[in-house]
Amino acid sequence: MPDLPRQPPVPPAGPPGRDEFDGTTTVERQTQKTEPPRLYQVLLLNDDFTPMEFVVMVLQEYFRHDLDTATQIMLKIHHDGRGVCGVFSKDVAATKVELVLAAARRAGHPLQCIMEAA
Ligand code: TYC
Repeated sequence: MPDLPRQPPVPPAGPPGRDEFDGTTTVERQTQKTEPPRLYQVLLLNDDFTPMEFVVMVLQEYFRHDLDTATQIMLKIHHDGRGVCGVFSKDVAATKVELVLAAARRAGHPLQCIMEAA
């Protein structure tokens, strides 16, 4: 059998004090405080000038939606004023916003793309 990596013993749960586990005394116990990473929605906003086809292309190319889903999301934005393209970690959401805005400006469209904490 291959050698398994040696793991430190798991400390018993409970308040600081005499440990029955191995006879040692715990002076201070750290509780786990790490929060899971926050998630961010990337949204597109409606405007009167960006062609529907361009928005559908953005939803397919940058958010990997299929044609039907992309069309439904685009129509929701068109009717409601805004819609969610996807939910991502902070860095990925920020990159998507930058890429979408750059593509829209290159094509000469005023499309707005924003991120919001989910
Ligand atoms: N309202 C645009 C039009 O009628 C289409 C559109 C949809 C624009 C979604 C932006 O995020 C948007 N051409």
